[in-house]
Amino acid sequence: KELIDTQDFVEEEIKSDLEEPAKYHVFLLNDDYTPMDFVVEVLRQFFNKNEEEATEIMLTIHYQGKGLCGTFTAEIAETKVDFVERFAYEHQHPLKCVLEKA
Ligand code: TYC
Repeated sequence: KELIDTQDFVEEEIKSDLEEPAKYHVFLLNDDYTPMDFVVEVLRQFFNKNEEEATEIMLTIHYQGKGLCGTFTAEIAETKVDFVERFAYEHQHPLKCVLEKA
């Protein structure tokens, strides 16, 4: 009854290996307390942005409420969120980082 058809199983495995993994957008959120320089530093350190890109994203967040920092597979996106929030917490800033399925 519970026998798996080997051919079907192999085909399913090949198909799932060929599929692109789901991607997640990582956003930083605005708040009234985190210094602008700190946000720019986060974007440079954790999202590999240069000074100009980091400043542009920080200002987008400041004026529009949130800004896209990067798009990653689930594990990397979750790690970014954890690292950024830990870094902000250690520096006593309320900076929030969230992910959203792309
Ligand atoms: N709004 C903050 C300020 O005026 C700056 C800021 C930008 C904070 C982006 C968070 O994700 C953020 N100091």
